[in-house]
Amino acid sequence: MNPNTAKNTRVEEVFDLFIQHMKGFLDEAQLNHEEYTNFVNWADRLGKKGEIPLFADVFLETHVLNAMYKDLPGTQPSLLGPYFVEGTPKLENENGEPFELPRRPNEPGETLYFKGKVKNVDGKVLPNTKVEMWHDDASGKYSNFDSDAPDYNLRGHFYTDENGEFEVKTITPIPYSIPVDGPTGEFLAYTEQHSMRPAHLHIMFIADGHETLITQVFFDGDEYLETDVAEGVRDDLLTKLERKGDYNEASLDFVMRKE
Ligand code: MBD
Ligand code: FE
Repeated sequence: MNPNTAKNTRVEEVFDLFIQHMKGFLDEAQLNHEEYTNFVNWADRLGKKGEIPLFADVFLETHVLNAMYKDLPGTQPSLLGPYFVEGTPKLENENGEPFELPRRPNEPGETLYFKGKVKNVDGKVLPNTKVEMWHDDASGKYSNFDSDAPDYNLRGHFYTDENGEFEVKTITPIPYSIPVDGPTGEFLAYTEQHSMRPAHLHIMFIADGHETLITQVFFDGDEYLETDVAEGVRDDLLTKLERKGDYNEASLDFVMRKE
């Protein structure tokens, strides 16, 4: 078939819907020409500042997740977000010691030991599952993006043991403010929303024969759980952060869906 005449019906369907709703939105909003120009200029700045992924992941991605996963069994996915990077270091551990996410000498923050157990929806434990983790530092920055830290700081991957379990040592993430100095921040100011996400660990699980699980872990009592600007919190992603002397401990079980 000639690829130029073959229709990609899914793209056509989605694009038609998009245009239809945009036109409906404009008919309802009754923008005047100045408002329209302001909107186009704002969208142009958003793109030029590289904030389209940020804006999309903060305001839109949660709706994609809801459409895909609401009411399915297994751990609820959460936002991938704009700060995932490929190529993180593979972490090794010795005789059952925790893995350690790379951190700077004297990395600020409270030590965190995070334990997890990975099963599937049939209750089978999943050994040798790839676990990819990343999170912000004690100044609320992600390495490889808005931070002075070396690339891959507080990022890494490792594999679950024969019981589907893992333990990782890192620092405790803190609530995160999305950048407010650009067009996304302008939008927040106009709509009178704060810019905060509750503290979270990003975590991705990859196991043969299973749907990749991209999710996040949140902590009970965080002041931004209810008002997360990106609406990423799901009930089964909450755990307790327990203070033990000079470190924190937390744990959560994860349930993967079969392919
Ligand atoms: C983040 O850290 C994040 O996880 C998401 C989803 C959006 C913006 C910043
Ligand atoms: Fe994040």
